[in-house]
Amino acid sequence: MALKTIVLLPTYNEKENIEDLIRAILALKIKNLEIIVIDDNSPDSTPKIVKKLKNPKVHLLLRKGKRGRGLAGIAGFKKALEKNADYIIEMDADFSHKPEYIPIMLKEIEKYDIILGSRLVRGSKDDERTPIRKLITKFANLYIRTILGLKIKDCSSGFRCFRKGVIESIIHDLNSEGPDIIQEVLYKSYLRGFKIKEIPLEFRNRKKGKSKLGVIQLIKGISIIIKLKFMHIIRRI
Ligand SMILES: Nc1nc2c(ncn2[C@@H]2O[C@H](COP(=O)(O)OP(=O)(O)OP(=O)(O)O)[C@@H](O)[C@H]2O)c(=O)[nH]1
Ligand SMILES: [Mg+2]
Repeated sequence: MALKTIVLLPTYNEKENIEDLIRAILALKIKNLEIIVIDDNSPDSTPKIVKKLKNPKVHLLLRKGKRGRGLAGIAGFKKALEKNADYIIEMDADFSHKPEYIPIMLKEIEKYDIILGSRLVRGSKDDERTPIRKLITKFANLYIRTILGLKIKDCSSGFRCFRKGVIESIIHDLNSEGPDIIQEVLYKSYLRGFKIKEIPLEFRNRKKGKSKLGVIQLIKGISIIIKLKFMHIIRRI
């Protein structure tokens, strides 16, 4: 039996994307792969669309409490461990992350603990985003790398593949409610010494639906990086 892969798709109002994305992932015909959509009770029809698929490989984790990319991510990780995943992949549900990279990640993960789809290594492509969005990504990464001391180029990419041991090791130590979960997971894995490989990604702009990332979340993200570093220093004292 092939090792089990679970793809986590956090969604909030992704009715234009979710069905096509699920079909594109399943069309890869990867053995022993399941999908968990973690939806925060989207007021559009996202959860209904997932339910209607009635595919035994596709699960819906409907969250009705507080909304948040981080809370959804943590719930997804827990569910994937419960379902005995060997590899856990997380990706955005807006087609920014091409499913075609999944087989590449699964090949590479044989030699590493985390494979990270990167917009900032040689060979990656990021032609569709506006220059200002690209600049924000570059500055954000410079800031994150400097404060946290990470050797990773793209610390804000949400397209990653983990060995289950990585998630088991950090799951009880995750607190981020919002999009900063991306950096928290990366930092805490890095501190535990897991081997991380960045692979080049052709990043695409969201084609349909609206972004959930606003200026407030961006500003919050800046302070959270300092908090992560501070908490690490405190623990060591
Ligand atoms: N469950 C859940 N998913 C969320 C939440 N916020 C965002 N997401 C999902 O997380 C993924 C990333 O969010 P995006 O809105 O694409 O954020 P972004 O990639 O920074 O911005 P754009 O690509 O420009 O839209 C998408 O699949 C969203 O649907 C949330 O509060 N709860
Ligand atoms: Mg997106």
